[in-house]
Amino acid sequence: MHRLRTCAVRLRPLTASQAAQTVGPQRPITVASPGGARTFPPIRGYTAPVASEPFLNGTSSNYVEEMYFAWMEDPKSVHKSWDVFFRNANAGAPPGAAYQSPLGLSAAPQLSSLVGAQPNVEKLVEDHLAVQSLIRAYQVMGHHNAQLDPLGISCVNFDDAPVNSGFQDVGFYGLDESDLDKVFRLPTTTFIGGSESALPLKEIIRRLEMAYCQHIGVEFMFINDLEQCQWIRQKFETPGVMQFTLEEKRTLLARMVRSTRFEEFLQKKWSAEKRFGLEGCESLIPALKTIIDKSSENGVENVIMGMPHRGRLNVLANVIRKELEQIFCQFDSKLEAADEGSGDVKYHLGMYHRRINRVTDRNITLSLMANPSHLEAVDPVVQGKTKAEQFYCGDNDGNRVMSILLHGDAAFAGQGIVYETFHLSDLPSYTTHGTVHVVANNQIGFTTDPRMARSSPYPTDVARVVNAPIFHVNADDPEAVIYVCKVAAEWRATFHKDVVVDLVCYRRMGHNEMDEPMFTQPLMYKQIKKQKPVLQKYAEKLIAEGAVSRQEYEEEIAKYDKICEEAYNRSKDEKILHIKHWLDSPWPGFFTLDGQPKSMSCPSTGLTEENLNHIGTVASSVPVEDFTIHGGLSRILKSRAEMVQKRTVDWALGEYMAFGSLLQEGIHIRLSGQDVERGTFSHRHHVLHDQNVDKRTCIPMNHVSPDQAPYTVCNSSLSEYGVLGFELGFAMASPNALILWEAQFGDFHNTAQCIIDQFICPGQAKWVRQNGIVLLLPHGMEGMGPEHSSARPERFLQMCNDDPDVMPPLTEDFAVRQLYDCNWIVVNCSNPGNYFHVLRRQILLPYRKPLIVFTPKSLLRHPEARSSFDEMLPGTHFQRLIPEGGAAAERPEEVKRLIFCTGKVYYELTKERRSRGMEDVVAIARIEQLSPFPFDQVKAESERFSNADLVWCQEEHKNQGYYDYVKPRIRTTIERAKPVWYAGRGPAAAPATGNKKAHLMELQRFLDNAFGLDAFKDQQ
Ligand SMILES: Cc1ncc(C[n+]2csc(CCOP(=O)(O)OP(=O)(O)O)c2C)c(N)n1
Ligand SMILES: [Mg+2]
Repeated sequence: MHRLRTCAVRLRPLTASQAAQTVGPQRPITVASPGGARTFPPIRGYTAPVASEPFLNGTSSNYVEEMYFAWMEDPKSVHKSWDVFFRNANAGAPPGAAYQSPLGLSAAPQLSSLVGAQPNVEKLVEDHLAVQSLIRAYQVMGHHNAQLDPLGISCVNFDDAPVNSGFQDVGFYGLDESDLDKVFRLPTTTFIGGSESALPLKEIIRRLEMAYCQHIGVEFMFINDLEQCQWIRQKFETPGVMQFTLEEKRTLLARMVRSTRFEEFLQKKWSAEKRFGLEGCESLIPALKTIIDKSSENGVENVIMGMPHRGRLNVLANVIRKELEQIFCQFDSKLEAADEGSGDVKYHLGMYHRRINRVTDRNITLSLMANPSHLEAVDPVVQGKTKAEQFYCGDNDGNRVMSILLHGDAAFAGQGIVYETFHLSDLPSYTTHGTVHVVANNQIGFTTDPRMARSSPYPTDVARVVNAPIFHVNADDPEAVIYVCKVAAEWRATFHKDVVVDLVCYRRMGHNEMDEPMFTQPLMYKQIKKQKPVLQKYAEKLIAEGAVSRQEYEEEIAKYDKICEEAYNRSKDEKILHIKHWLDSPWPGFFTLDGQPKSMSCPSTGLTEENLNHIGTVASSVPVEDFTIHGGLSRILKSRAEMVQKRTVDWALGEYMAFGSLLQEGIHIRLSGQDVERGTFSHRHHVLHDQNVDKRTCIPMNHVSPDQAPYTVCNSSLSEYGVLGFELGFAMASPNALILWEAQFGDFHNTAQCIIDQFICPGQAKWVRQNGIVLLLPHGMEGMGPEHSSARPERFLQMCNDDPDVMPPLTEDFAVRQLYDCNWIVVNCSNPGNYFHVLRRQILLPYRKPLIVFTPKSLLRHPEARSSFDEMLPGTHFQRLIPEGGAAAERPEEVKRLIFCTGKVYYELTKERRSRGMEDVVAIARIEQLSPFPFDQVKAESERFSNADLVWCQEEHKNQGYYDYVKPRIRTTIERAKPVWYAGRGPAAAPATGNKKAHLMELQRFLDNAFGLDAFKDQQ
């Protein structure tokens, strides 16, 4: 905030040392003003003690500043007494001597009317201060007195809120009736004067009432930026600012007609269908259209929207302009689904449409993201998608791509994800440079009214955390709605920050069209029944004004009704329902014209020795000059260089090889999550920090080759729900990018469960859109207690769609086809080479699927968990199953036991096998790709060791981990010919014990079972 040091402070007595400090040159002061920024020289000579100035005290400082600025511009513009005072003060008058009683001064003629017969300057200053306080009170609290509720019942009872605390009462400020006709000079922090700099108090109040207490309530004085506050004041205070041309009024009426008649048409045709209509908030449609028109005028070409159920079909029809017949045929229950997948209800589907904006004549692409029922969950997804679109078109400031988020009042106040999303809004790697939020505030959520639904005065208070201005508006006044929407769009274009439009409206029907609202809100609904529809009110207003004739209005209605009727007739010809027509993120060129993958194969994911060497060298070096890295990091880089020399990789280097090579191939990579730049386990170090220069960093991954794609690695805010949603959205924008989200520890993913359950797992089935996001979830039972141990593989596996009981046909392209058919891929790699391959495969596959990777913690540094370059050369692939390759494989018929396992426990098993000398009798196979299940390779492995009994070994508890998923699938593979024994921890409520000793005992117990050839005798 550019708040000036107050005069009062300057007027405080100075100590000798302070006085000495003030001697140096003082900087000029810049203040925003209506005509642009004004610069003033520093105030000189205000060293008089305040006590010496009879009329000044600390609270008068603002007023004195105002006077001073005005005097600097034009000494005649202030009262003579001020003129004398400032002259004296600037001339260095000693304390107390600058002031002269006005009695001895002859007042300037033009100012005599200002103070009238009032000779008392003390009173004059007090009154001016009082007026200034009054103006400020309107700016701060005026919204509490605005007439925002169309129902006029304001069903919220905010007894505790500091509303209406008499701020409009002039007596509160020490003024009285007799002051109303006096003229007061206006401070620079108001624009109510227009071209006038002084007004009678009565007029000041009238104009403040007009600006702040009509149908618009502006909440902005918490914003700690003077320029932004001035901007808003100007937009709402300037007299006559809310003028509309005839053309604008007629367009608005036409939009209201469409919005209203669309719902009426649906109600008439499908009165028994849920559609979550917009009745009571019809002005939402012109509101959105205005935001889009205005943004298009400001250069925006692409608008990405997210919204809940309320009025969604109307938005699709009248904002995005989805063909009406496509919407209407969604109501036809007899239509056959043409697409694979389960589909979704009509008020969840997304949409993408490119068209000409009729107002600006410019191209605009509008998309509405598909979303689940889970309110507000789509918010971060929209932001991520918006960020990606901005990134891929080089729109660094959000001038061409923007997002609009719609909210219900109850959800906006209640859902924490709203807060998490707001906190992304200003972070460099997550900002979308301002989102316009529109709240359809119908003052109810299902059957719960705000008194029971939130503790804040408004549903929008959450937006205050990011200093977003909030424009409350009575939705029954369409012109006021349009005005705030214009201002909101301009705000976004000017400051690139979030803004909220709170459309205070009502819900004419129940929660849905089948619902009876009188059960729970009888009084509210009695009022609603009496409420004249907003279209009717507005049409009457325009007819009365002569802006439109009744006949024209009726023709407009008839015209739209006809459009609906014709579309309805066409919709009856539709026989098949295509969810593909409801795609929100098409990937042009990635699929064949009929939406199929271009091939059903995956090339080798290996790299040449030369390339491995090259990327390894980048990973071990500091590619910029004069850059001092930490000594510990030098050692890490040195050991990387040694590994490269020995042709091996550890986990971090394997990841480097995958990322570096994909970047070379033009694939953008974005790795986001908490502390990912260094890596939670201090193994990654993708961002180097100069130890001597603040904020000087270097990302070697961006130095792999000159024409590489960019690498984004970003530490996120401490949010999972918000950030995972964001990355999922980012991954939607393009198939040619590898987008990874890493959890700090795998168990934290459950705070983002909604994104996983509603979007990632079923997204393709519901909305026919693919997504290649990668989740990196550190997982492993390492005696660290119940938290941080388990990434809950059982949950991911339980949601896999491959059938446990059916052996799939083992065709030649089995592996790729199986991946194509699955809803997501779940892997647990036991070595860095395989991790490298699976990351590369994610992009080299001809389609996209989410990839869940359980990643290691202790294995990051395990000396055996390394891979040779040989496993990463051209011709090599990701191994879905790593078969036994040791002594047991030499005479497989003599092997007594085949242990299947996955992940880190493999190293515990091999260690135990070595120590027991059982290498030739026990074979161990690692299932690296858990889902889709490698039926073919499990079959081959169990046939190879045909005399062995089968054990599934895991370090997780029996009711957790992988057992419930793998057991039926192994049994199906072997046609249930043998049992599959379990070696692992017993069932438990918590993922792990908090006691290290108990942890080790459990480990030993299950290893004893795994290698005790008689361990399962009793169970036979
Ligand atoms: C996370 C979540 N919890 C509960 C619900 C069930 N639900 C659907 S609509 C609704 C009320 C929403 O109220 P509001 O946000 O004010 O929107 P409105 O329906 O009034 O437009 C509720 C509780 C939901 N969809 N999502
Ligand atoms: Mg509501």
